[in-house]
Amino acid sequence: MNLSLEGKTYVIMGVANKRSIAWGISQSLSKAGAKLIFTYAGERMEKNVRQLADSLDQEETIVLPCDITDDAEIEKTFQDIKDKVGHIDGLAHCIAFANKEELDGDYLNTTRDGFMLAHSISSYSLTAVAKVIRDLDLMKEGGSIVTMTYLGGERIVKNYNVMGVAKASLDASVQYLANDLGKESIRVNAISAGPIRTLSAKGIGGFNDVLQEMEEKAPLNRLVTQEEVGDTALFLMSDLARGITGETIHVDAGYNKVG
Ligand code: KAL
Repeated sequence: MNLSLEGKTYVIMGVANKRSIAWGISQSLSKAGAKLIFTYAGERMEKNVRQLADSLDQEETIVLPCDITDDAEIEKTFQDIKDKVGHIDGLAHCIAFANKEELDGDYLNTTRDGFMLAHSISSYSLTAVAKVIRDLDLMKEGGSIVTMTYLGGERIVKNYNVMGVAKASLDASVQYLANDLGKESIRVNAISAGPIRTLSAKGIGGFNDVLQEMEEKAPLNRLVTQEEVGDTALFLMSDLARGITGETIHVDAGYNKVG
């Protein structure tokens, strides 16, 4: 058993730019010899994702659109993946969205539409993709599904609001999906990353305060990087993690244990 992913194929959903956690994961998996397939949301992202994918040491670059609010499109994308590669060994789901105006002030002001949107994109999408993978028998040799969560789903984090409620739903989904897919040797886990300056975090009120508090209070007294999250994803994708499912691993310099 080792960390090599030579001969294995993974789908990465959610690369936006080089600061993306999904990109950190891509680099770790690619260095370990994995073949990667990327999906992106919306034409705006396509160029970036293609450029980044091309910069990796991959034999072939597969980049496909996937709007995860559209079940028919999810099915089409994963059927395309099946046609191209036959089967996959893992999936990194790094997708979240909430309306910016609802990531500030009182959670109480969340609208029904904003609530549904945040949950549809940030939580249900994992279940939708997992179901398509199972229905298409895409992980026929077993596999590892990894999603990204955040502490704000376990406890109150200022301004995280409806995203916190969506992450709590995502965390519960990880457990139920792990139970459903265990019989097919598919493991489902989450990584709870500390705050990282990604495009998602850009322009969100109070983010600098969260970074500062993390550096002051986390046992390691520092922030974490995309690379550190990527290496944890690599571990979860590898056979070394074969006994782990339904779990959340915090990659946050120990911050969640404080306070
Ligand atoms: C407590 C933290 C500070 C920030 C509070 C809320 C963060 C919410 C994350 C959420 C995913 C951000 C958005 O949906 C932003 C969106 O409304 C506008 N941005 C975009 O559309 C950009 C262009 C695209 C690329 O972004 C997305 N998401 O599609 C939380 C911090 C400390 C940790 C974070 C940032 C956690 C997290 O969930 O990302």
